[in-house]
Amino acid sequence: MYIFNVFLMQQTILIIGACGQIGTELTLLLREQHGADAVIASDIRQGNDGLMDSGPFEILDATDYDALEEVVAYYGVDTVYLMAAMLSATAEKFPERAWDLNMNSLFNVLNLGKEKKVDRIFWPSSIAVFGPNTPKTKTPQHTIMEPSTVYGISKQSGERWCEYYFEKYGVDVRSIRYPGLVSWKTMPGGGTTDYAVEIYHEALSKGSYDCFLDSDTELPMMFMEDAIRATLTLMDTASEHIKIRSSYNLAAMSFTPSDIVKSIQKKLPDFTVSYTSDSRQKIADSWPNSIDDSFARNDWGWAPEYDLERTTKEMLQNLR
Ligand code: AKB
Repeated sequence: MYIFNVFLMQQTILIIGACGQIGTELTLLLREQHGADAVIASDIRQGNDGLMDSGPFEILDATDYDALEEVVAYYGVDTVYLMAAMLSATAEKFPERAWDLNMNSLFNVLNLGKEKKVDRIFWPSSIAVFGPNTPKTKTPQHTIMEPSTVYGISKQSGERWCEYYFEKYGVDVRSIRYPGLVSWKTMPGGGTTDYAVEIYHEALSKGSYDCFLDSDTELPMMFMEDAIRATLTLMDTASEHIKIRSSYNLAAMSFTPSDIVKSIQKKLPDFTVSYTSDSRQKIADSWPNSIDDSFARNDWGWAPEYDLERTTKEMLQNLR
């Protein structure tokens, strides 16, 4: 099945939220593929040296439509990756700010698409769109959602708006429901799945970790390299193969804190862990244990490459 098109060859790309956990790695890889000058990084703050030194950068508030429009016109941007968002745990502390950022940044980018100022948009959704009434195991693409967090509500609403803009205005918007992401280049911030990154850092720096989730809390997770590959594959797939314009379920592995501890202990036998769950436990309990991603597999050939053991190997090797 030939599912890719030549669109990717001529792109000028804007990454909004380029200094975050996904944005940093996405920017660096897109710059390798398209050339540094074809990929404009932007955020409300500067990023790490690797990102800042690798190509053009603009300070940009994604909730400011005029500023966004100006950057798009100045660089001749045709493709936007909107990675800026307030994640689940922080959003519970600042519900209105989270709603403002997560929704208005999306409206701004979708409206650029509606006005034909950009051709293609990527917007990340999350497993947070699911809630306590959702089937927990192998959660289907289409099912009861009813998210119970501000972040989840904003992502579910965002999905509906993406589909609406596609159906009504022909906006070419594509999206993935990311699971928790494990990466070593940039720390996550404000999420419920952040423990799965912190634990590797502290295993190496302290030899111990106090986990904010209970030992048996199973969540869908993914190594960053898989997540970036999925994102770029979806964006390079010819439009007629994208059957879902809300957001695709995506899966790689599911594990508990206790599984990750055992996996680290195979490499660092003296590593110890304690468990002190906090308000993030309730959020984690409302999310699925595992995800059915057969639509992504069938429509655009998705297949993960990293399991927990391979993830642990990569994390410890690179953080060392
Ligand atoms: C979070 O924990 O909030 C995020 C997510 C699952 O979307 N990592």
